[in-house]
Amino acid sequence: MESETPIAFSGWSLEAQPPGAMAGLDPTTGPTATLRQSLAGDYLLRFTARDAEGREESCQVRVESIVGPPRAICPEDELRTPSNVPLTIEGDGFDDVGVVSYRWAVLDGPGDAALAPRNAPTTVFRAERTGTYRLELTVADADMATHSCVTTVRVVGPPAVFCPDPIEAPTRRPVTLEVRATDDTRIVDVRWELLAQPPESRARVVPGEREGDVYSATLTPDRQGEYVVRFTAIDEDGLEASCELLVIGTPTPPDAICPDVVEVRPLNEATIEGDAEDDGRIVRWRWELIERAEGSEARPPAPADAPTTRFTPDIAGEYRVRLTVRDDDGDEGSCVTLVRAVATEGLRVEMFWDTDGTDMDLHLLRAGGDRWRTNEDCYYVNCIGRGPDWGGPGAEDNPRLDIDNTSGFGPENINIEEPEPGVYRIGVYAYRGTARGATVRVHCGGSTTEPQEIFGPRRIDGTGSTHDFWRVADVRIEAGRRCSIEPVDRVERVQHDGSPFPR
Ligand SMILES: [Ca+2]
Ligand SMILES: [Ca+2]
Ligand SMILES: [Ca+2]
Ligand SMILES: [Ca+2]
Repeated sequence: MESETPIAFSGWSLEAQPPGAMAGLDPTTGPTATLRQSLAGDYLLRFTARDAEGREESCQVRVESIVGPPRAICPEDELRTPSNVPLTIEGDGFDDVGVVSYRWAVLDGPGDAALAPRNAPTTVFRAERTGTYRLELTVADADMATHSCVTTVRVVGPPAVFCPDPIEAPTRRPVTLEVRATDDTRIVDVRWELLAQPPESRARVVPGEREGDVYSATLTPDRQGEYVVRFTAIDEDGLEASCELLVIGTPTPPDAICPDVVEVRPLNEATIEGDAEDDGRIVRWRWELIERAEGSEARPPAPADAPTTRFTPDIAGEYRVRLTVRDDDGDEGSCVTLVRAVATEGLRVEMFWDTDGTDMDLHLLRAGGDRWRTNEDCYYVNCIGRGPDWGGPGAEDNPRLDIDNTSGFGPENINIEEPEPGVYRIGVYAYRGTARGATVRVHCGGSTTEPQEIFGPRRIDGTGSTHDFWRVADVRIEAGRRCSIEPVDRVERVQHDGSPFPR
């Protein structure tokens, strides 16, 4: 429509509509209007314009309205909520005219679920049983056309953990802790923590293997008292569950610790280091000599009441010392160390006897020597600590008498580190009193705790103006530390005045 003069009025009017329809047109003046129709069908509209001079023109528009179905909109991603925790779900609906109703329903799921309100776009979901629930939102328009969408909600549950009852366990032995843990989906991680332990305890929890639903760890209670261990399982949704177990460390006796074997040369001091482990305190240390080499009069270890002690074997052979420790509960533990007194000399002669208050004397005649009680003879007069110079210029082929025992039992030992080759003779003189049994042990060739030969026990008498002299054996020393021993075993009376006498 064209006009020279300004338009004074324009507007839309509804001329026809389908039977029963209640369409609205808004606004009714102006060039633009919106038609709201509620039923499908033909709508006839007329547009009229009038200018200032009253001239009028109009045109008709036919609108064909078809039914447009509504559309329901649901959250696309899977929703998650913990068991029994309300979850707000926002749905929506669209329609070309207008959504007139919403309806939420539970399609399926592992258990009952509450949904409220069910007739609004946004609802609140809540369920106890874990698992996946499918919810359907249906929207309807005024034409009763409907559309539905489905959303899934996964109700997640934390792991379930089952700790055992309190465990009583002796200290210092490993205890296996076992906890069962399950989950509605999957446990991805576990954590062990030691929440409490007795003072001074240094125990730790060491995680172990998993077998099916059972997770294990090891704890070695080192002190008496209570250990609180917390186990936590974490599922793939990041949910955690914990339980605590109590381990009660019960007292155990101490363990004494000492070396199995200590080797030392006779008359050398062996240092023996003891130790102890306990769940409490060690209140007493006690070292004892429980076994001696035959003929030994070795003193017990000293100090006897400290962790480390010293012991000096007096003749070659085996000794046993025992360490006993006592803890603050009065429990005891002990261990035994074998002390091996090893004769390393090329020639070593040991003599001891069994009668208290008597004095026997050991003699050794040098290779090729033929007079006792001269410097060819090593005995108490010339040989204690350091003997006469035999063999070559050095001291390694000289004899040495360790001890002159004058009151009973011995032992008396004569050693030569590197004896010159030849035949040596061993003798024992009954200096004072009568020995019911004197014994001679001969080591040669080096590095032995067991003598090559043992002679006696032999009765020898040391009373009167002549006393018994026991010619015991000959020892043949050869090059390369080879040796052989020939018994003589002859007892004869000799003068007690100290004068020399023949081989
Ligand atoms: Ca879970
Ligand atoms: Ca103890
Ligand atoms: Ca003596
Ligand atoms: Ca010499």
